[in-house]
Amino acid sequence: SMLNFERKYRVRGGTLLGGDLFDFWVGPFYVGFFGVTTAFFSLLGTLLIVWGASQGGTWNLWQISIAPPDLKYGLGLAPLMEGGLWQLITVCAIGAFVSWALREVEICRKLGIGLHVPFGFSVAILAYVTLVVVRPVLMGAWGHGFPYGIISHLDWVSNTGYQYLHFHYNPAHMLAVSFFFATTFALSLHGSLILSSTNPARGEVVKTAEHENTFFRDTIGYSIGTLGIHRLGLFLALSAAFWSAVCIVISGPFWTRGWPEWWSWWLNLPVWK
Ligand code: BCL
Ligand code: UQ2
Repeated sequence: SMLNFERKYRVRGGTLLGGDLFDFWVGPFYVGFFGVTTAFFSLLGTLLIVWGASQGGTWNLWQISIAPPDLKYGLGLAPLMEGGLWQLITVCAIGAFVSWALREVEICRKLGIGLHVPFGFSVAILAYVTLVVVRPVLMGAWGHGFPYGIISHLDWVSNTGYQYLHFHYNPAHMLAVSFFFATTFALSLHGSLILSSTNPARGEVVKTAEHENTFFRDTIGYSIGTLGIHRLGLFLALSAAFWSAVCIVISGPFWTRGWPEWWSWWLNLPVWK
């Protein structure tokens, strides 16, 4: 279960909280204080979801849904079966996501590597927290959060989108979508380039970064480099999640009309007059 070189990286310390108390492994998994809190929140959250599902009148996986409180409860606590459960599950979800990120930080510190992975995950957490905390708080009711269910969250996205008439006209949504597409494009270029140089024709030797650079210089006159492509990939992916958070937090708190109408600033530029 442990490769022999792993032993030398299983070092003490680097913990943020709890000192030596939780500084141990269970099988291949590092535990730590935040491993314990991750387990606690995800277990409790999952149990609450399963219990909520049992009270929801359907076991059809697609239809199970746990809804946020009615808007009339504002930013207060709602009764358990009227959105209170959603509120508890949201607390557990955030507790679990943040614990997981901090456990990643502890592992990075042990290994003496950068904090890029927990940083990246934090941007995904930011997008989630924007949806279920920041925007609902700015709009004055937990009821603006999205319901926890497969079909129901899709319905929420559709309804919320059409509330602004045509969400494709949201400029931050445009950026987010473009960054998502650029991310998949960059990763497909990178994945295929690496596989092509590590899978040469039968009898040929595996190729190196020089060949990778040359392929792109020959085809498009430019290579971003082996380190560069990873920097670009991280930038594109972080930007996708960041602009997603922006596109939804401005819908309501900043702009309440249709997004197509927002573009009237362009039509009203004095140059056209
Ligand atoms: Mg839109 C949002 C793309 C059409 C209305 N839309 C988004 C963005 C994304 C997107 C940019 C969602 C990604 C995101 O937030 O990631 N939309 C998109 C595209 C089209 C599109 C590509 C298209 O037409 C081709 N959208 C439309 C149409 C509208 C519309 C026009 C509906 C009619 N769109 C909306 C609305 C919203 C979006 C409304 C949003 O609210 C949403 C958005 O921006 O949200 C921020 C961020 C990532 C996350 C939130 C995930 C967080 C993950 C957490 C931290 C960890 C989870 C762990 C997990 C539970 C563990 C599981 C256990 C394991 C399995 C073991
Ligand atoms: C590259 C390079 C890699 C790569 C890739 C490129 C040797 C192994 C994919 C090519 C990438 C370019 C030209 C950037 C494309 C830009 C966008 C926005 C998608 O040069 O160096 O290293 O994997």
